[in-house]
Amino acid sequence: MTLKTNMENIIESSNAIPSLKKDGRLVQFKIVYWGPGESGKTTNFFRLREKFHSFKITRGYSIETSEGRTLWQDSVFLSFNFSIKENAYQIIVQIVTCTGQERFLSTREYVLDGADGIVFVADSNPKKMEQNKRSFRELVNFTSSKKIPHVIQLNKRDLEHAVSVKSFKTNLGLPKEEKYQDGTFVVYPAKALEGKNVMACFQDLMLQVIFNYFKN
Ligand SMILES: Nc1nc2c(ncn2[C@@H]2O[C@H](COP(=O)(O)OP(=O)(O)OP(=O)(O)O)[C@@H](O)[C@H]2O)c(=O)[nH]1
Ligand SMILES: [Mg+2]
Repeated sequence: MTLKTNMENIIESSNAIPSLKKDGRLVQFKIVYWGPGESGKTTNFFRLREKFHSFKITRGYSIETSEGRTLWQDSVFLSFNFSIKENAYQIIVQIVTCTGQERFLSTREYVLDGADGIVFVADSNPKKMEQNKRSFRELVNFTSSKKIPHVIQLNKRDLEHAVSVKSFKTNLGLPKEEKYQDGTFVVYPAKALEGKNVMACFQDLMLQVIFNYFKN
């Protein structure tokens, strides 16, 4: 296995944060994309990085195997200005993806550390249902004591024999309703390859994360 790691990008990324101008209040959030192998976490990451091109404060990096599987993580930092109750904030958001490869459990746990919000990316391929369930259980085990805001994305809706949303919910033990009381969807059907619902999923999670942070 060979590594396609661009060290220049990583060095640039890690140097960028301390040089930031810290006027006003600075808040930093970490959003983690989690899910089974090849469900589309890195594809979500690429679509977001394209959409938020002008908000990037680091170029971002992907550490992957020569087969395009995430070996360690993808990561990029974005910066937004945000006002709440007449106070201005600068919000730095780190978007990170885990590797879904089963054998790299310890790296996943490390990447998840300090997460303020999680997007669980599941695969619509019916053959991947067991992997979806295993990955979801693993995530619940890691986060059960912490109450971290999260959204569930059912990706690859374009697949011809895609599993139904209803059957997916039953398998994962999710509520049957379409939405929670706060208006967020129980499951976000997505086609990450075309970017469909990638932003909606991320934005709804960010609203929850921001609300969670400012509610106290
Ligand atoms: N048909 C279809 N394929 C998709 C979609 N999103 C991603 N893929 C494909 O699924 C494969 C895996 O995508 P990745 O984004 O690398 O998956 P990952 O979850 O990052 O995989 P690991 O890092 O190995 O865990 C690639 O061939 C993608 O092109 C989608 O919406 N529809
Ligand atoms: Mg990946």
